[in-house]
Amino acid sequence: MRSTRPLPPVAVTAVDLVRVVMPLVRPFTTSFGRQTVRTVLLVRIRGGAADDTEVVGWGECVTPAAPVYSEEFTDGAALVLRDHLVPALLRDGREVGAEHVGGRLRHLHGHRMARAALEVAVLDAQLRAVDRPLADHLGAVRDRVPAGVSVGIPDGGTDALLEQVAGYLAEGYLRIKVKVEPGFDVAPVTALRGAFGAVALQVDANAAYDADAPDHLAALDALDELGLEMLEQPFGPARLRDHARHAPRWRTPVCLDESIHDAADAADAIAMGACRIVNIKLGRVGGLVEAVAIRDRCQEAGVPVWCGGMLETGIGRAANVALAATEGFDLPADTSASDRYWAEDLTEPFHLLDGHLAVPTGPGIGREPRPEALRDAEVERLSG
Ligand code: SMG
Ligand code: MG
Repeated sequence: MRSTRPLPPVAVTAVDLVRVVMPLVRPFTTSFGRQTVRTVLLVRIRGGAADDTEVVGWGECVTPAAPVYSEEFTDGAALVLRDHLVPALLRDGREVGAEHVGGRLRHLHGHRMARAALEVAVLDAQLRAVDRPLADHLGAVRDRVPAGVSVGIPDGGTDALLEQVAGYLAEGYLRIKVKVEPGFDVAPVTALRGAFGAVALQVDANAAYDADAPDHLAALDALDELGLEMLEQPFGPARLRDHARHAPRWRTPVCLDESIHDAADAADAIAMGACRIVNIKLGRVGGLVEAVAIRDRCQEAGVPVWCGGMLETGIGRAANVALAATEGFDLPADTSASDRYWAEDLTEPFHLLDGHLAVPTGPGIGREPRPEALRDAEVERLSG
């Protein structure tokens, strides 16, 4: 991370897992399924600052309930946090800093979303202890970030999609991302172009296409004619060679999401010609340290990056917005306003102002759960 001022560690007294069930304002359907509620898993770190005052830090684990986006899922994340990640973090002493999440957990594989939640919670506590905002710590270069919106495959088909997109454009979102899958792709996206003209439009397939199926390739070739900003993750996460095989034929840049787990993956994908844009999600890549490393590697290669989203509450969104405020994150992010997801966010809400979200200015991530939102939450104490 860019910060030149080292952060004192926090003396951890407890790590809690807090589960909160949050209904979405509308179902969110992608090529891998339909979600109507999020079971949000939060990591809460409690500890003492250098001057012995109490500090609390929060991180959001972005796993879906089932292993549909990647191998990770919420119950698995809770188990690995409880039985492996938290014990490893505290094994060599209770004085902990965010950098220890990389070091003390190095021998454990995978579970990046769980790891990221722990890293952000520790960092949030450390930053609150010294009264410093996360965006400052990361070297933010803007105080608001351009917001896009990701639109699921609607129950009502193309008509419903047109209506939803019209609503989001009226609210001021700066670009529209539409979920596609074989059978719901060329026709709805052509209809969007027809209805909304030159609006910034992109599609995300969440790995739903088969790189050897002629009908799938014909649909992707037709999408390429529609002047899209990017085509996100058409093929499987492990299929870099498939992306590299087809991407050169398209004018539309391929953006990789599920395929990129760390900076080395990004370097490989770029070297192979598998992508020309990278979606960075701090959960998918194991935290902010790796997210920034990927950004740096992409910048060296002249590859644009942007900040993705995983239907976060205000806790996860606050960290995303701070990351999206740093150098290089110039494309609109999947960081939409709270009311795009929730009737009532877990935290003070994020609002859309002139197509942007304001970067939090409070200490740490700058957001915390409202006490009444946590009142009925299920809490599992892990230590302390
Ligand atoms: O947070 O607004 C959001 C959702 C953005 O489309 C979005 N995320 O593949 O990029 C993606 C999807 C994964 C969401 S599944 C929880
Ligand atoms: Mg995606």
